[in-house]
Amino acid sequence: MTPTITAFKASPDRGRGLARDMRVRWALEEVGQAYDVRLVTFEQMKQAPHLALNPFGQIPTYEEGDLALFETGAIVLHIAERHAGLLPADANGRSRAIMWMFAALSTVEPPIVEATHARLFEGDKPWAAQRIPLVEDRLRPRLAQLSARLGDADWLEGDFSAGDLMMVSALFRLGASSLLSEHPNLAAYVARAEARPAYQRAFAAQLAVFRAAQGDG
Ligand code: GTB
Repeated sequence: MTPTITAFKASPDRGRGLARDMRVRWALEEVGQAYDVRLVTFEQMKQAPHLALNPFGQIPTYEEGDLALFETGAIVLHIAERHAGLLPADANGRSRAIMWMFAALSTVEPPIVEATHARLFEGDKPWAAQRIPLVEDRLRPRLAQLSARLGDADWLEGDFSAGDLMMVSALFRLGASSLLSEHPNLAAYVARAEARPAYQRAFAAQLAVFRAAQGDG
């Protein structure tokens, strides 16, 4: 059965892959599962039909037959559990890959979101000059710790897994920021993931939404 995901009809990032449907598209591409996309406006996301899928009124959602999911961690784990390619075959390896998914979502992504929001959305506030160094100093140790663990390995635990997919999806938000380039192995890790054909297809698909909207306009 072909799943349907939701994505922004008009993504504020102009198709640069920052909206979280990107990680779901990427997971689906990695496992070779075709999918449909239903584009929603910000207004539609807050209305009853979408709230029935995601009570927080956010994208992405995932529908497959009787199953409706929200939260990218749950969606990517669902995809990884039902298809080969994103979780190791052995039980301990699977647990370690899932551990890295949680680490990405609950330990690494929050300080990244805080730091990027401080610059993007609060950069013009009178207190920004004090806040930005504070939030960036909270993020630096996390990146240093991750960099130390990755070392010169290609991926976090053996082969590429859903753990890497989620971790790179969090790091990706830093863009070309010096916070990432302070750790050449992390910058190379992100570049290695972005070079994967599945990532490229997912990126092109969400960029095509923005380009089509431009054409419409
Ligand atoms: N924890 C949830 C998950 O992982 O699924 C978070 C989902 C989420 O944050 N969704 C955002 C959303 O729907 C879109 S991705 N926001 C609308 C709302 O809350 O009303 C976050 C995002 C949006 C836009 C950019 N951008 O344009 O740069 C980057 C990231």
